[in-house]
Amino acid sequence: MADSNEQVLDAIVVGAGMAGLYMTKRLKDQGLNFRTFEAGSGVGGAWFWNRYPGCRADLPIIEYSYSFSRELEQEWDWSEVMAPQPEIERYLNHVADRFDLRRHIQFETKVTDAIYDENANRWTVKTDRGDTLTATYCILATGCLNEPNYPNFKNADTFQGDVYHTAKWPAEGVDFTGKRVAIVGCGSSGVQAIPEIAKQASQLIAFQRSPVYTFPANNRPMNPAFLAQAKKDYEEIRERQRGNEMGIANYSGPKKPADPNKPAKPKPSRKILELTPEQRKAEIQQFGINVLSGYVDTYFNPEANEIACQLYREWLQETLGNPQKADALSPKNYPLHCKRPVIDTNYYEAFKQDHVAIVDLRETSVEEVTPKGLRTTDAEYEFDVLVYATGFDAMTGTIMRMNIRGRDGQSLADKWRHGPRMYMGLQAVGFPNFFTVTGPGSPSVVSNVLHSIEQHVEWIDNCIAHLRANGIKTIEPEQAAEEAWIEHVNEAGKGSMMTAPSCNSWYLGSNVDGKPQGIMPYLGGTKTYREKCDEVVAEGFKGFALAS
Ligand code: N01
Repeated sequence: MADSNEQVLDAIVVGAGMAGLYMTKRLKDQGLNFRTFEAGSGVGGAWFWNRYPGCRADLPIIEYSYSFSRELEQEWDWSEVMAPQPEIERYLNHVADRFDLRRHIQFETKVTDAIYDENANRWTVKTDRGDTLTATYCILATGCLNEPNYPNFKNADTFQGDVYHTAKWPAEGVDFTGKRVAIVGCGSSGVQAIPEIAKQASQLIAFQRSPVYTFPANNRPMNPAFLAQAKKDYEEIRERQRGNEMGIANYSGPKKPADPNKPAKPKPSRKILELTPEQRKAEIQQFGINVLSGYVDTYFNPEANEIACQLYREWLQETLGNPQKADALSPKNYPLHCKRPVIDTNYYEAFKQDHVAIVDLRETSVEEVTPKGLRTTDAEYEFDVLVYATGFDAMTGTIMRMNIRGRDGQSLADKWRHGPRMYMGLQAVGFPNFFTVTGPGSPSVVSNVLHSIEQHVEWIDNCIAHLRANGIKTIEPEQAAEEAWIEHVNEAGKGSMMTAPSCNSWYLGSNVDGKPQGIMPYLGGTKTYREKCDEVVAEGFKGFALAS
């Protein structure tokens, strides 16, 4: 029996980032009585919190944008090929207004608890603002990269200067002019932030544990003619995205008929092992360093991969013209494609400047934070501002911190204590009518994530519509299906550089002290995954138990 202060709803959505916004739209269109909770004061999720200088998309924005509305595709104009964070945030605000979503969203409210009542078949959800609501369906759209990861440095709170984390950047921005700045972490966020901070700071020291393989983004202003053509071709672009295992069409304009009078444009080889050492160098010269990330054999063949890594290091030595810095910035002990690809704008250029230094934490380690800076085993560094670009407790961090309890009071955090356990990244045994958008075990972050988000949101929305239309009270995975899927996810990861013994990454949980290790996203590809999801439905929700 609901108490009189409780609000009784059909569904609750947690998060109003890219996933939560689209989920909100779909539930609104379905006519459900629901509410979306968002911790931030605005929409956008990752694009709301990660406002650090240099933050931008790492995929062409015409592909990293919603596909669900032809009108939206036509009316929004992008200014750059890889749009910057403020523009993406504006776009998501436009989406919220355009589809009248705000009135369903309660901002500045964190969901703390979601408890399943088996007798009533309802989820009781509580927030940090004192709300208590019950709903039939509980949908987490909390994002894969949400919970900031902080290093476990001794005396971390003694530093007397300003401290920031790239994943929780102040809305008003930070003025680094004339400041001595230290940044810890050189992953995607650090690589984007360093060149921008270096423009203002009087001194910038990057404390780096793992150097990255990073490739030029080749970002540029959007050509209006290209954008106009892309708008015409959107249907084909989306079709090609659906047919690609990463959700990427690689659209470069309409295919022109070959001109018999012009020689065909040269293309790089597909496999590095098919080239002689001279040909490999010649391809780097001709096509740029990005060519290394395109050789298909580097993804699965360790020998091919090591050749590419060696060529990368040689290229870096030549590019930087500073042997010490190049050595410190050279990735050495792990393969290319182990971590998420990093792309950059002027990353190495930044280190060519005298006021930008690198501290190689493979050679020295951090002993403690001091009131004035940081002490390593080699030296003490003083600075005014400390920036953590140390990433996220990815995929599970936010979910594990919520009090989620399913049948018999079982806690999800306890179920996942040795690693996340889900069927298809959509649902977990023991948690009926509880869904995650791009949960662990789905392709999510190893694809064009917005493409994966849309596929998941549509699957969940259609599933709820089916349950309601057919008087089905609950949906929950079968134990055998969940176990088989986990095995399949592990199998799909085998042989990939992402699971190589020398690889540490947030995909594996190895960036966070004490976190269980194992491949969290599904590496089988988004096209394959979509087909499997469709097959599940076509076969009467195979692997799920439906109860009337
Ligand atoms: O985080 P990361 P991120 N002491 O985990 C280091 C997406 N994204 O925020 O590699 C010292 O990649 C850590 O070292 P190591 C994208 O999917 C997208 O940069 O763990 N260093 C690493 O160098 C990306 O993959 C964009 O050894 C420590 C860095 O901090 C994901 O977000 C932009 C440390 C963290 O790198 C995460 O990227 C930005 C410690 N104790 C992010 N702990 C786009 O372009 C960690 N580090 C769209």
